[in-house]
Amino acid sequence: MSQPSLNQWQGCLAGVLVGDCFGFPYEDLPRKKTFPNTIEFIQDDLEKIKIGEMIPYDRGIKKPGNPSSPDGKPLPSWMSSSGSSSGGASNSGLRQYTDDTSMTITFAKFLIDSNNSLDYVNLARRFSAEYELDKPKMRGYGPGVKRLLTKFQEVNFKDVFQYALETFDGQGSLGNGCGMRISPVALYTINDPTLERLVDITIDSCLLTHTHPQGIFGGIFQALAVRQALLFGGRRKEKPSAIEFLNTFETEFKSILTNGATSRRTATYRTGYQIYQDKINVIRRFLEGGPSSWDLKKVIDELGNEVLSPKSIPTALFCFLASFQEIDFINTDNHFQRAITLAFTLGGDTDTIGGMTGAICGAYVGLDGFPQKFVASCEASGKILNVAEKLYGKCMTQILLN
Ligand code: R7I
Ligand code: MG
Ligand code: MG
Ligand code: MG
Repeated sequence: MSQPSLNQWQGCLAGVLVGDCFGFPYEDLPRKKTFPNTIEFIQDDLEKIKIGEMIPYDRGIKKPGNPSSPDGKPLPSWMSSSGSSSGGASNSGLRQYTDDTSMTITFAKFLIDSNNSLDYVNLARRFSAEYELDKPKMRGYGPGVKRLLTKFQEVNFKDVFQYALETFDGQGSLGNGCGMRISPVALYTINDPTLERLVDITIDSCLLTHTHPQGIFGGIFQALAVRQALLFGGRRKEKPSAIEFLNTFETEFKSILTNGATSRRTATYRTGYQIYQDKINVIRRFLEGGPSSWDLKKVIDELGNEVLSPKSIPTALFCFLASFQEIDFINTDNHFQRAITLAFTLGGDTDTIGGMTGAICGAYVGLDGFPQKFVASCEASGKILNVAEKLYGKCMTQILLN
C-alpha cells in the first residue's frame, strides 16, 4: 500500500470545509421542495462558481429578484451580502463556514501542537476559546455543545469530563458533533495499524461533549472511514469497487470490538455499535441495487439526514461510495462534486453530512481531484490547507523517528 500523500491530507480537510460551506445554505431544503427542483437548484449553484470569482450567499442560493431562499424562508442577514453581518466573511463574498470546520481546525491544531501525551483539558480550552471567537459569526453550534463550552469556562476547566455526562437527561449527546470534527484524528494516527491510537483519541476527545455510546461509535465510524479512504485512495493504482471498500470497512469496524488493542476501550460503549452495523447493511443493499434503484425518499428514510450520529454519519459514507459511479440525475463526472451534490440533495443536516462526505472523498481523491474553485470560494481555505500541511509534516516526522 502506498503512503498517503500531502494532497490527500489537504483533500480531507478541504473536503470538510467545502462540504460545510456549500452545504450549509441547503439545510432542510429538499424536505420542502421536490427532488427534481432541488437538484437543479444545487447543480446550478455549484456550476455558477467561477475561479477567482467569489460568490456571496445571496447570489449562490437565491434566484434573481427573489428576496427569500427557494423554500420561501427568509435568509438570515449574514447570508445576504446586503445584510448587516458582523461575520465579515459574507462581506468579502466568501462562503462562510460553520461549527463543523471551526472545531475541525481547532482539533487539528491541537494535534499539531501536542506531544505524544494529549492534554484534553487543553483541547476543551481551545474549543471554548474558538467558540467565543465564533459567537458573533453565528457558526451554528449544537445547543448542547454551546452550553458545555460555556460551562467549561465558568468552572475554569475543572473536571471537564463531568458535564457532558449530565446532558440530555443523563443519556449524553448522540449528536453528530463528534463525527463532524474527527477527521484530523484519522490523519494523525495513520501510522498506527492497530487502531489503538485512533480509537483512544476519538473516544477521549468525544467524551468532552458526547458521551452517548452512539455518539462515540459515530466518531469511530467516521474516523475509520477517513482512514480507509486515505489508505485506498490517492495514487494507489488498484482502486477497490465501492462494495469492496465497504466490505473492508465493515471488517475493520467490527474488529474494534474484538481487537486486543481497542476492545479494552470500546467495550464500555458497545451498545452503540449495532445500529451502525445495521446501517452498513442498508448501504450495501443500496449499492448493490445501483442508482437506478434509488428512491431518494427511501434513502433518507433508511439512512437518515438528521443531526443524530446514526442518522447522518453512515449517510456520508453512502454518499461517497454511491458516487464511485455516474449518477444519472447528477451532471458531473467528478467524484468529489458528485458525492457532495448527493449529500446536499438528501437535505436535512447538509453542512455536516456534506462536510463528512467531503472529508472521506477528499481523503480519497486528494485535493487535485476536486474542482479548485470550490476551495477558493470558501472562507479560511488557505488556513485549512496550511493546517493540513503541518499535520502531514508532523506525521511524516513521526515515521522518521520510529
Ligand atoms: O452534536 P452537536 O455538536 O451538533 C452538531 C450539529 C451539526 O449539524 C452542526 O452543523 C450543528 O448544526 O449542530 O451538538 P449537540 O447539541 O450535542 O447535539 C445536537 C442535537 O442533537 C441536539 O440539539 C438534540 O436535538 C439532538 N440530540 C439528542 N436528542 C435527544 N436525545 C443529541 N443527543 C440527544 C439525545 O440523547
Ligand atoms: Mg454546522
Ligand atoms: Mg444545524
Ligand atoms: Mg450541521
